[in-house]
Amino acid sequence: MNTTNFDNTKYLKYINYKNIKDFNYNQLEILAQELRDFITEVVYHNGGHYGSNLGVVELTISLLRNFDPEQDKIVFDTSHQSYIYKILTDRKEKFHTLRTFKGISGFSKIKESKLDHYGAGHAGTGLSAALGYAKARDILKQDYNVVAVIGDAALTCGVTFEAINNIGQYPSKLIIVLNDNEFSISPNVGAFSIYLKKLRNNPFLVKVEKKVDEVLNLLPINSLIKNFIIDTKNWIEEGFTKVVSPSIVGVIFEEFGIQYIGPVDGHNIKLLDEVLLFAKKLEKPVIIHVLTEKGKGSKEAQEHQEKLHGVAKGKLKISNFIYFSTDEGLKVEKKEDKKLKTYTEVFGETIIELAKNDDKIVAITAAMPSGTGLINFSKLFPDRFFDVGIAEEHAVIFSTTLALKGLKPVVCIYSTFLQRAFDMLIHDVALQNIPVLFVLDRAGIVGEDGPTHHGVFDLSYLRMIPNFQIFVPSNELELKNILYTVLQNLDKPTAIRYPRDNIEGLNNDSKFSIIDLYSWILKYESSLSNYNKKVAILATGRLNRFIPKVISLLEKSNIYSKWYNCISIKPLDNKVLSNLVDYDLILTLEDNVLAGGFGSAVLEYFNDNFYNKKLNLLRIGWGDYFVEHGAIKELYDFYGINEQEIFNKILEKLDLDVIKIGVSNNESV
Ligand SMILES: Cc1ncc(C[n+]2csc(CCOP(=O)(O)OP(=O)(O)O)c2C)c(N)n1
Repeated sequence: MNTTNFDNTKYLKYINYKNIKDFNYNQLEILAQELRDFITEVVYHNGGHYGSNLGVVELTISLLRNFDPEQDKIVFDTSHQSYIYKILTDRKEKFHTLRTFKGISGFSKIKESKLDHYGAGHAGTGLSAALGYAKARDILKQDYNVVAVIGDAALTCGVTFEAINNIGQYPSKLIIVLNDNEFSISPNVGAFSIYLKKLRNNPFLVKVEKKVDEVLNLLPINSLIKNFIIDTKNWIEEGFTKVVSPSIVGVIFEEFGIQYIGPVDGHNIKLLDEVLLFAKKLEKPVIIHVLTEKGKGSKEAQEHQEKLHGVAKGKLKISNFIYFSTDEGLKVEKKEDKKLKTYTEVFGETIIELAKNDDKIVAITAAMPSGTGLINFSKLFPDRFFDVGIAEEHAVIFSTTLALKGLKPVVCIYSTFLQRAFDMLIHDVALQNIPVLFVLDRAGIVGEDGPTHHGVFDLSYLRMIPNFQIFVPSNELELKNILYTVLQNLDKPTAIRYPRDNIEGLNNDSKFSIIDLYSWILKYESSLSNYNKKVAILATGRLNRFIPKVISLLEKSNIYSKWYNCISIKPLDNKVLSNLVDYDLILTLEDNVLAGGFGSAVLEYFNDNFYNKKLNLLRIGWGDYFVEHGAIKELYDFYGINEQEIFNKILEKLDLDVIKIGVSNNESV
């Protein structure tokens, strides 16, 4: 990316966490604009979380003026909103590499910087991590502040409430900054968000937004007493609470022993400075309710909060940035390649078609109505749609009793986020053999969001659970017909997993058909009569794409091949497997970790059924490492999952001469 045109010569160039206190509020206002422009430029080129970061510019500036990231611990919940922090701490120069392979991560990462105090990507972990830091400080008799920055949507997570409960039990000096912008990715949901709205709209507090001093001045007290309030610990807690916490609405946090301050205008650095300085003096847990606007500074991001929560590379269209000088290209909005739909889109359309004819179908999402393709379903069938917030555990248990009453719950959760409900999948769904359909989007690597978001564990964590069946479509027709067939007779826990990707066409308007879910599909068989060796290729999902080229390379080397598209991971197609025993090599391919995945299942099958045969099995998938962030193709190439590498590995396993290119998939970064 070309950053040379970017005019950050005013303040951004000079300011960092060490000197940020030395600048005045006028200068900081200009810095805030420069930061917004910088983020816009980088997100335009690299994609990333846009609205969330534009909303916390002033808040992060103030945090770094009041806390020392070398000593204090600042924990960002989810951490998709940590861009400003990265820029102002120690990653300004590298920030243009955001989300690129080997570049800056889109989330906090302790491996990336000693100033990132906690890594995240999944929501709701902030308070627990912060309490651990606070308790460690107390036990070790150290002296530092702990600050947790959490979004309002984090309050839809069960784990956040577990932490709040625990903070009440083990109170400790701890500052929680509740960044309330009323949005999750979509508008925030749930009773708690309505409660926050009440706090937010308290008329008295609108005045407080202006200036804490002014509010103190409103009280019938003289300046001596005012100073006494500010300086005296015992009084300050009582006094400040009375001033800034609404008496109209009960403050729930206080019932948990957490002092409430707010609401506070999160775009007023001076006010934030005063409030943070005040909070720092308290020797107890305190929550500062900060009001921010998601997308602040960008007309587009404010108008399209949901769309511009996170954007893909080249998808940002910007018009109103003052310092934005790289306007070349900005006006050209790249047209999306509309020839191919995504898996998500096909799922979204199909589930509507099916629900029109089956009023038992209900859909559940955990804060991802758009991401999972359910947005149109939610509009067409509002009574059969549930957005439960960032509450994957609840979503799973909730679905079980819907199913027990005869409904057909379709629980749509990204592969990585369903990890959080692992116990519920076992204890609530599978143990009771309850028919729930899980639709796992973003299965396999997801690219730039990186290791917190890659969905590479689901085949392993689902396959081990009794009663579950698991299907992996590789094209549009398969996805439609698997959904149709499963939902005709949903009689056991079932999972369908697919990636964040375009889906192979086969776009026809044919009626749905019942398919044989458990038979693997023979895609190709060599017609070579004289061949060296015989290879069976068992491919799953999008990795089928690599196979035509691999087969053509194999045939050039006079190797016979038979290729199956394995749509059922559990159960395996034992009929096919039992006929492969005399092959020179059996190759499995999966967009999942090798440990416990599809290849392991095949290995177990042969071990259990043909233990006296010598089998040559090659498993291709992700090794014993976390896959880094980067473009999907780049990651496949780096870790050795591409046509040439698959071919080379086959030759190597067959003890034939190999020309090695790239790196082995055991190599980590
Ligand atoms: C466990 C989990 N489920 C879902 C997500 C997807 N997700 C990423 S950010 C986000 C919304 C976060 O909202 P909030 O915390 O209020 O922060 P904001 O972006 O509004 O500043 C969601 C649902 C996630 N990161 N983790």
